[in-house]
Amino acid sequence: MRKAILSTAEVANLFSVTETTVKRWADEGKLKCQKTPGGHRKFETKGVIEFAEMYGFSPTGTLSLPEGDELSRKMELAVLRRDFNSMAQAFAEKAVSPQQSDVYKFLSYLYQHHVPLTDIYDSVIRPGMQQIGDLWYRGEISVAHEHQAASETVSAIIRLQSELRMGKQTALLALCACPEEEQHDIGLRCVASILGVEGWTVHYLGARTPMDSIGEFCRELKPSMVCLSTTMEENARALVAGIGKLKKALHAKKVRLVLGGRPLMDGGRQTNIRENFFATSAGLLEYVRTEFQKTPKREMQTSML
Ligand code: B12
Repeated sequence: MRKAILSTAEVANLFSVTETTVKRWADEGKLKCQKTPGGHRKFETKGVIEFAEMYGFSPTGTLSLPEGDELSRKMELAVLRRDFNSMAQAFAEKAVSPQQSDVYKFLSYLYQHHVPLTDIYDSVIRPGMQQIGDLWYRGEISVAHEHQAASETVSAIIRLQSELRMGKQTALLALCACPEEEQHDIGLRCVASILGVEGWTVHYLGARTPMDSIGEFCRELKPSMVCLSTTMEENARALVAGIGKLKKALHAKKVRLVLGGRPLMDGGRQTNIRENFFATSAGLLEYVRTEFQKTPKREMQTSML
């Protein structure tokens, strides 16, 4: 196990300053350090976090993971280093742990320490859930563990929403659904969360929503955008095959259609998709910011999340 100790170069890298600046902070007593017998400065993660908070450097935060816990120290280091592999691994550990609400506390910790929300979704939860799928596949965890991890993650994403810094509410309305037989909706939850933060009103229809029903709801709701998510390859192919009718209905109303999910990570080659599709929540965020930025603002609406 690697110790939670940083070198002068690592601290410099964290705060985007030179090593000379870090040494000066240490010599002035602002940043606690220890010297090795060879005269090298070594910095404990805890001291670096305290320094960052005291002087307003990122990362900052008020939530602490339990003191002394090995995984917590590993996490503090991973957050400081923006080491997403370790964060995903820790997420997977938390998600299969029997301690309820561990996942929420962990996601909240990341957010409070300025890990961008899109990174939490694309680079922590997504690979973390993939690891959980692999553990189950290798028989290292049971189906019950996998189900618990999925449901804890959904709860955590919903709970986290209430503490996110929300952008100005807009008049934009999105409809989010997993079409037909698609039962995997964690990715869709991430997408809905990002849109909520961007000030959209989100109508979350969730898993297994028939395409016809999505079309009908669109006529009633007149959204600006429909987001569909598929995870199973066969569902993605079925979606593409049956999307014509929905597209026609949406086109008539000038509603944007955006697709996303696991089968689209290869850029849609497997499914030969020709729609707007994104493999990540960051991709969607960039798209909505570019496409909808000129829409006039309206009064507050209550988000459905
Ligand atoms: C959790 C999980 C489940 C949970 C789902 C719970 C839930 N509420 O979602 C449960 C236990 C219910 C489940 C069930 C099944 N599962 Co499952 N499951 C998984 C697992 C472990 C994680 C999926 C996940 O949540 N990922 C995390 C999210 C955040 O990632 P994401 O969906 O990719 O979303 C990201 C992006 O894609 C993007 N995005 C997603 N949607 C959208 C939409 C838009 C518009 C945009 C812009 C972006 C976007 O943003 C997100 C953030 O980065 C995967 C393993 C894996 N390798 O992925 C298997 C996996 C997906 N499941 C699989 C299977 C086979 C099944 C079952 C058939 C198993 C069974 N025998 O019963 C069933 C049936 C499901 C069905 N009919 O749909 C296979 C699918 C293989 C395939 N054919 O494609 C996988 C890959 C496991 C495996 N290796 O075999 N599963």
